[in-house]
Amino acid sequence: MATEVENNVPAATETKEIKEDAPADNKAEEACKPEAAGDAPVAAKEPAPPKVLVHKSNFEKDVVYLYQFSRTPLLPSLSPYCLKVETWLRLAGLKYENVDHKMKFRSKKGQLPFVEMNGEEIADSQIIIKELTQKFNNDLDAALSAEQRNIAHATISMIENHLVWVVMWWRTKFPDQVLKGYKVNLQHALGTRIPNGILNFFFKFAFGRKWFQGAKKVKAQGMGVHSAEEINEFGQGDLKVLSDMLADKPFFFGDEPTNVSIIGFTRFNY
Ligand SMILES: N[C@@H](CCC(=O)N[C@@H](CS)C(=O)NCC(=O)O)C(=O)O
Repeated sequence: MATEVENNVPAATETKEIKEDAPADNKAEEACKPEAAGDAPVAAKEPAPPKVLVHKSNFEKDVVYLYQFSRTPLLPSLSPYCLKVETWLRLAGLKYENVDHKMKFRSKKGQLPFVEMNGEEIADSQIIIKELTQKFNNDLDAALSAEQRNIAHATISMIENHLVWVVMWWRTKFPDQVLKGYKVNLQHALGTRIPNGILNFFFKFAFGRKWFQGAKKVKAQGMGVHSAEEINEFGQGDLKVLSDMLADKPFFFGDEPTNVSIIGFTRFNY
């Protein structure tokens, strides 16, 4: 969906459609077909190649294929978790490609983002970053002291387990503002010719139900039981912590970005 983004993504990261891929399962079935009668004896048979379980079967070695939500003219991704992975990939300097799947796929865990690399899926932004950091020995936190790592850990937990629910509450409470504020172009995002007016109407209707589930989740988590004023205060408290930590430095721990900088950056976008 890179074409929707005006200036903020380098050409090398343009989203590629995966139409050229044959369904992975068909290929695997093909590879596992029993041999015809009269072929070599069983002992001489080559072992069947491992079943291909990824969408991108014609992958390039060590290229990371990123599956995320579509871009909007305003946001590089509709999800901060997806933007986190893409920002990390850019900072880590890894070769990656956004796969244009029109928001159709989800990971085996049922969410976005996920990546595929060398024929394997890795799901969940935190696990993706951890595994790729290990594989490419490219730790953005390498220069941090033990104490800074602890502060980073606590800060990330605050952002992803507390502040996130303040934002989720806002999204569930004001879905129309989300649609307008994020400038979602559904026609482009879903790859359809249906006019946006109609799509937006159905989107709001359908999302109303989904958001309703979201509101239930926000309540079940605990954030949703509070008043709007209280929730706003929780959010402001978290933002003040981040603002004080950042102070007048370019990044949280000095001149170089680390993992917590990425997570802070991606949350400030929403
Ligand atoms: N812990 C996950 C959270 C990812 C997540 O919550 N993704 C949401 C969107 S922000 C999702 O895919 N929800 C399912 C859906 O929208 O179909 C991560 O860090 O990747």
